[in-house]
Parts: sequence; C-alpha cells; structure tokens
Amino acid sequence: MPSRHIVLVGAPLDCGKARKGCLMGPDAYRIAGISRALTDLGHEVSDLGNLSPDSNDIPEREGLVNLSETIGWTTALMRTAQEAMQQGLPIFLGGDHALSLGTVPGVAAHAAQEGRPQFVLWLDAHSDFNTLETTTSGNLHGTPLAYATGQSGFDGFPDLPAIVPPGQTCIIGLRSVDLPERALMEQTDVRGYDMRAIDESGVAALLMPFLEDVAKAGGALHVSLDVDFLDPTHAPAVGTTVPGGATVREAHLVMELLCDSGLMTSLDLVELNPMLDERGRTAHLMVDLAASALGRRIFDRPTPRLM
Ligand code: B3U
Ligand code: MN
Ligand code: MN
Repeated sequence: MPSRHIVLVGAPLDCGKARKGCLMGPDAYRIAGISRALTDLGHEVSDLGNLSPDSNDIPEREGLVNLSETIGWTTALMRTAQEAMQQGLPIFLGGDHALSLGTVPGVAAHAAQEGRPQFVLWLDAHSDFNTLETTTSGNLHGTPLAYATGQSGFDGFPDLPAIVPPGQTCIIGLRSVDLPERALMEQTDVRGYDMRAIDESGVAALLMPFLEDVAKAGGALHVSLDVDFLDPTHAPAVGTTVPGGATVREAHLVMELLCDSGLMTSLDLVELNPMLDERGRTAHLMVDLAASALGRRIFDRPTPRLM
C-alpha cells in the first residue's frame, strides 16, 4: 500500500452510556503501540493528542444519558474530523461509539466539498440505529448511524453538514438489534448483515460487493470498528459483550480486503474499555486490525475474485 499520512485523533469520550472506562481508550491504543505499528509499515504518523468536548448550555432531557456532553463532543468532533481529512487519513481513537455522531458527519462534509459520495462500513454487534425517540436505554452510543444517515428524532443536535444516504452504508456483525431500530432500518435501504450471514457465506462475500459499489462511485469510505464486532472471547474489553461475534481471522480478513481495495479514507476505533481488558490483549488486537487495514501482511498477492 502506498505510504499515507495518518492522523491520530484521541477522543476520550465516555458519555454514550453509563459504564465508565472508554475514556482510557486513546491512551491504551498509544501504549499498545499504534504509532509504531503504522510507522513500521512506512506511513507517516501525527498524533493530535486528545480532544475535549465543546461547552454548550443544552439542558439534559429525561430518559437520555448525558445529552449536553454528547452534543459537545459531536460539535467538536465534526469540526476536527473535517479538518483532519485535509491532512491525511484520520484514525479516531475512542472513546465509546457516540464518537461517530461527530466523526461520520465531519468526514462526510469533507467528501461533499470534494464532490465525492461518502460511504460507511459499520462493524458492530449492534446497528446503532436508535434515535432520541426510539432509544429505551437512553444511551446515545446506540444512535450514531441513525443520526449520520439523516433520520429524524435528533432535536438539539446540530444540523448535519452532509447526510450519508442509508444506501451508502453497510453494517456487518449484527446480533443485537432493538425492535424499533430494526423497524426504522427496514424503512431504509441500509445494508445490514447479521452473524448468520457471515456463517452462511463468509465475510468476504458480504464485503466485496459493497467495496465494488464504493469503487464504482469513486466514493470515500469511513470504517467504524466497534470492539464488540469481535467475539468477547478474543476481545473482552468492552462493556456490552454479545457472544457469537467475529473471529480474529474474520476481522483481519475484513481489514486485509479493505487494504487491498485502497478505498478506506478514515477509521474509528471505538468502545475499548481498558478497565475490562486482560493484559492489554483487546487493545493489541485492535491495533493489529488497524495495521492490517493499512498494509500489514505476510505475502503480497492479488485479492482472488470471490464472485
Ligand atoms: N441497542 C441498545 C444496545 C446497544 C447499542 N450499542 C451498544 N449497545 N453498545 C441501545 O442501548 O441502544
Ligand atoms: Mn456500536
Ligand atoms: Mn456495539
């Protein structure tokens, strides 16, 4: 893969749910050696350090967890994501998945300026397709994909600088979806693949048609990797473990195919809770996956045609 300028952006946000610990995520990735892993692959790496949320006077709303702080992170991350896209390929080090309320609209705004369609690959046990109206937990880390695709029900959040059309998103790894978010998803043409689909056809057969669509459209591709995409036996450091997730190899294959495609333009690493880790193994696995997406491999060889 050609050498890239990779911009690390620490976003220690922990407001998207009640259980604390994700704020230590960015430092865990640094200690697990993310910069070194990427410079060893020939990339130039800049670390912008850790961001803080904007302040605002938005009142809290009953039934929603940390609304004001989440909106403060959203506005800060939208701005920073758009700026970081001008410098290179940003990797947003979370932080819980509420981070993507800011990163996805921010990168999409940059793509719109360049006249390119923005695509999003969501690797997650959950669809994160709740709105402020449908969420029963009140946890806003369960909402970013609905927000970024322009669903209604986000009163108080900033107007989107650019909407990602649902048909330009693909979710892989699903095994926990609430009924109202499923109903909302089904009204759209978002592509959602559950674990059964991976079992039946293999992850490559699900991913490749999506990547071909991105390539044909000349699109930008944002990848949002939630730790719980992985099976908790391999990645225990996450608050919401759901058994039956992706294996280490399935996750690496996704990253290797992304690398071969040359299409990825930005990446979120989210939901790592170092308090729940075992000797740093989840942080190291996430760093290894990022390295696979950016060129780490045993042999150089062409991607076989899968269809
Ligand atoms: N859909 C549920 C559960 C959930 C979503 N994302 C995570 N958990 N990590 C909710 O609370 O919205
Ligand atoms: Mn998620
Ligand atoms: Mn999840």
